[in-house]
Amino acid sequence: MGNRALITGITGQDGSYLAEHLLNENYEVYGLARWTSTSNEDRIEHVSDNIHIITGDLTDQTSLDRAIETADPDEVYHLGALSFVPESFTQPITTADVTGLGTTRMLEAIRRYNPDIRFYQAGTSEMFGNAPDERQSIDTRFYPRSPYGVSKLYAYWMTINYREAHDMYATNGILFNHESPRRGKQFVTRKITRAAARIALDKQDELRLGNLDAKRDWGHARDYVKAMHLMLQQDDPDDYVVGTGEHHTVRECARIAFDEVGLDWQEFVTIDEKYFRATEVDALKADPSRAKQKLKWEPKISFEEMIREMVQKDLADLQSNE
Ligand code: NDP
Ligand code: GDR
Repeated sequence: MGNRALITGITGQDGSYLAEHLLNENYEVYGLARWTSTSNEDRIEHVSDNIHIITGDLTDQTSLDRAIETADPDEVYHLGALSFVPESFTQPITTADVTGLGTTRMLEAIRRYNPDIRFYQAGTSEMFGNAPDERQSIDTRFYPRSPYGVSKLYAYWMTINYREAHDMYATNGILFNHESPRRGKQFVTRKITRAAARIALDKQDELRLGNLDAKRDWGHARDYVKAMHLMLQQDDPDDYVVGTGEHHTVRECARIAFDEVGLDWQEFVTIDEKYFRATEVDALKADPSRAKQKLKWEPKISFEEMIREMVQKDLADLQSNE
């Protein structure tokens, strides 16, 4: 197998960890990044000398064609998306364009240039949404509850269609929530760990949250990018559910984060209606048995370890900025 990879969404949380992982595996790494007026490359600054950035946008077919020709990759990891669920209700059309059609544009660019390129699609547990099964596997019925989830479901089926219609090695990873110190500040885990650190340092006095009862199967991004890579190393393309098989509430996340700084979360958290969603996903829990069996993949970092690591990194960053 060749070792040139193109990552869309390289400036995001997963893109940065995947770039590190592929560099360790001796890949030549290319990344597609949007042009922005201020830098969006904080997460990849430390590897910037070892990767090639190609500017482009998932809404612009020409730029994707050019990225594929320039990188001439063996593997494409398609991670670029508008990934913040609440924002997808505010921008449903852009979400469909970037997250849904952006995937088709990338598949088309590959099909026309070299259909032997292996393709990874960043699918999500949000496609299960209101799931009928307590644990969600590849056989669970989809019922997305946001424009984001609906757009990802479209991208999921386009990936399968290109596999079947054009005989391409196109694979869906259906990943459950995964977090890290590099998680965007609006996502609930990072919002909580950062607030716990700021409150401990007297930089903030309360934390406003929405639904504390929501349950998610939260793993660590560092573990999950390894599953993405493994999916493209199999003999045949397939679709895989990746998660820990355990879930926790937002409330538990707050308890652990505040405990890490020696505080009681209940003294600082207030409920704000603004953070409730028009249509919520109440509970998600993965059945990752196929990934465990076929990819020999196992998550290594526990939920509690991860939340504590995130709090410590937020504390260190806040202290070094003083
Ligand atoms: P992030 O939001 O951190 O990263 C998203 C990336 O997409 C960023 O690099 C962003 O660029 C890029 N992007 C957004 N719009 C465009 C565009 N129009 N053209 C080109 N690039 C664009 O997400 P994560 O790293 O957390 O997730 C990676 C992928 O996995 C996403 O597709 C997400 O939906 C999916 N996913 C994530 C899960 C998670 O829990 N993290 C779980 C399941 C799926 P910029 O930096 O310029 O904004
Ligand atoms: P999610 O992640 O929607 O699961 O999507 P997020 O961290 O935003 O929300 C998780 C749960 O926490 C509840 N919640 C809050 N969420 C946010 N952001 N802010 C709050 O103040 C708050 N209070 C409670 C939410 O209602 C929700 O139930 C993430 C993204 O990375 C997607 O791109 C990815 O596909 C899925 O994970 C799997």
